[in-house]
Amino acid sequence: MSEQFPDKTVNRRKVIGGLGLAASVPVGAAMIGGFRAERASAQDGLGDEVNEIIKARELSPEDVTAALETYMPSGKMDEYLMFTSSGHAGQVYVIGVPSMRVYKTIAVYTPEPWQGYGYSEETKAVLAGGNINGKSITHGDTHHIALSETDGDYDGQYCFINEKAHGRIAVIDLKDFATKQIVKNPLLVSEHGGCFVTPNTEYILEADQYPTPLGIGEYAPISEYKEKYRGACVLWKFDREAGKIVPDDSFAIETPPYGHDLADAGKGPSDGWAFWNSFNSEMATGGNMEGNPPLEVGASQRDMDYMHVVNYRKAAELIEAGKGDKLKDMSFIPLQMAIDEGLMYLVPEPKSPHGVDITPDGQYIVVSGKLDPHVTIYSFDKIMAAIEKGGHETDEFGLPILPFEECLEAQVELGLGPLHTQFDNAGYAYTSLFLDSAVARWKLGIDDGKWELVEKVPVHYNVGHIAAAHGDTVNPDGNFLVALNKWSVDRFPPVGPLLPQNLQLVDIREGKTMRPLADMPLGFGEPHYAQIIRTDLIDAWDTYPQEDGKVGWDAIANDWHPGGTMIGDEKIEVNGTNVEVWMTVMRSRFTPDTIEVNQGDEVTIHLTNIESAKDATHGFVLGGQDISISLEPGETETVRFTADTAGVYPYYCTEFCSALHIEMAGYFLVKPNA
Ligand code: RUQ
Ligand code: CUA
Repeated sequence: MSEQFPDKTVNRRKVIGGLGLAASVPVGAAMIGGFRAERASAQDGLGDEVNEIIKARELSPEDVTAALETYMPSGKMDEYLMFTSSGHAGQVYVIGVPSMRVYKTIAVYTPEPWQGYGYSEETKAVLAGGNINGKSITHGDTHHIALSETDGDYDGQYCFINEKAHGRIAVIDLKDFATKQIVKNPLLVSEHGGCFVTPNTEYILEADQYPTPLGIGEYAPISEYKEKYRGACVLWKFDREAGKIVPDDSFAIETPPYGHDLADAGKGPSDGWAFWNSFNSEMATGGNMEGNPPLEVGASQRDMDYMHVVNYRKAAELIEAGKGDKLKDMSFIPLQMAIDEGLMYLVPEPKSPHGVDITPDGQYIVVSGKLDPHVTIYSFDKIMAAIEKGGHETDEFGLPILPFEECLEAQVELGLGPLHTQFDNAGYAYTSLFLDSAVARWKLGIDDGKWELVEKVPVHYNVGHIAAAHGDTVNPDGNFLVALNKWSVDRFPPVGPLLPQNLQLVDIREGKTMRPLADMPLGFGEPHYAQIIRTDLIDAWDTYPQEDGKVGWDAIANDWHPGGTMIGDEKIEVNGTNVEVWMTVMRSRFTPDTIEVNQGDEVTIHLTNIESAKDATHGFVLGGQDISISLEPGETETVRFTADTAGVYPYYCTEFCSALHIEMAGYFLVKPNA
């Protein structure tokens, strides 16, 4: 436990020890008595009060210890932060662990008025990065969070999030927890196998989910699926200094039209390689109205699909050497070149695989087949040996297929519907079991060759992803795991037919039986993957940078804003029908507080929050113009609009910033045309 729990930690553990944390301890008065004795010596009288509450609320000893494990007194900090996707809410949520409180939503693919995201010129430009043929898209389907890594462990600098519906990736800077860039994949209409970062965040992995003719707007009839439809494994280059993805240095590798699912980047011995699952190697195309089997039936005929094993480092060298093509402006390695150069191999994997996860040592690859009760563990060394040996069979596109048995290390039967695997620091792996509604803990046989199921804990219900602290890095923390459950059914008060997701905190500390500690209903999105990082790795800014004589930071450009305005430098410039305003914002006034324009004028306002106090945020809304922005201390943003409707429009501050917050207002007057 870090310094987040100063010497109180000792007390906390002692109290819990006195209570008998292990689930095997019987429920009974003896324990509560033990609790009373322990606490009574520390604080007289507390024992009785606590016991009254326990009785009145009919709490079991497990309830009481779980409450003590997760309760966060005011002002104390969570040891971990969980970053989770929000599904089709298009955002990212930041949640404290173990308290399971939401600290922030980060607007990513969809406008969000509290953060003023999508209303200022700066943030509109970020959203426009995700336009499709010039068309703005105001929603997104976020699935997989990827925190940036250094040497295979989270470094707390950036967070990436994919967007399944349109094939997009976004970059969030953890200096200010704001979205800085959205890139649209020019080849993929939709995607799923992203984001996963390489161990030093040089590349961000992405792949199609559903094959199409590659390129937005390309057409081929579905009857030409095998000939014309393709997938692609994509490596987006990330420039850490600039905090941006560099599309010109990114590339794609063509694949057969197998649907691609999750991915993971190799590390340690497997560094330089990437692994993608696939499904529908049957290449079924549905057509259930024409008497064909429905897509999901057609796509589940064969016993095996294919893991794609990709030498991305070698591919990057080829691209750098000027080999490879361009497709829709993206560097592109055609399938035949990938075969000839030995960039891609297939390894059979059981029925409809979903998650692929690399062990912390980088030596083993764990695959879950949704329709197979086992996890399948491959050895990277064995895969390399099989490649070396050569003489492989191929699929009908000519890609070499490595023999399953030669690559296999072990299979462990866990239960029904295994999906995703995480790791801890004690040699265990954890796999979600969707159909069982459970999380399995199983032992890695790295040292002794014994790969075996240890125990399962029920979760409520239909668990998708799971996230353990640093649980997909080279250096897992253990302690806590969160099950991201899709259904909550009977766990919460009725709120109509659309129910919240249930995020469930699970204790996975070494030497203890796994048990759920807390339920967290989440009523604003459908989280998929999450990652949990130690809070002390986050080094976020308190305010935007300010220097003597300089204020006004552009959060998107990550530089001084040309419209930044100091006190005394406020002005209104009129140039024909263009009106430009340089405004300062502070407790409790806007300067200027009166702006008069003529109907039809083009209006630009640069607003600078000149405050240096932490948390002294001001908002700005201007009714009738669809403008709501948020100005954090030291920030400048620009709004631009046409004053097309005559009238008098008060503007005001939307953050309750001071005693005179209500008075923080002004008038925007639009004189009618004669
Ligand atoms: S997956 S349906 Cu992450 Cu299990 Cu997207
Ligand atoms: Cu500024 Cu309210």
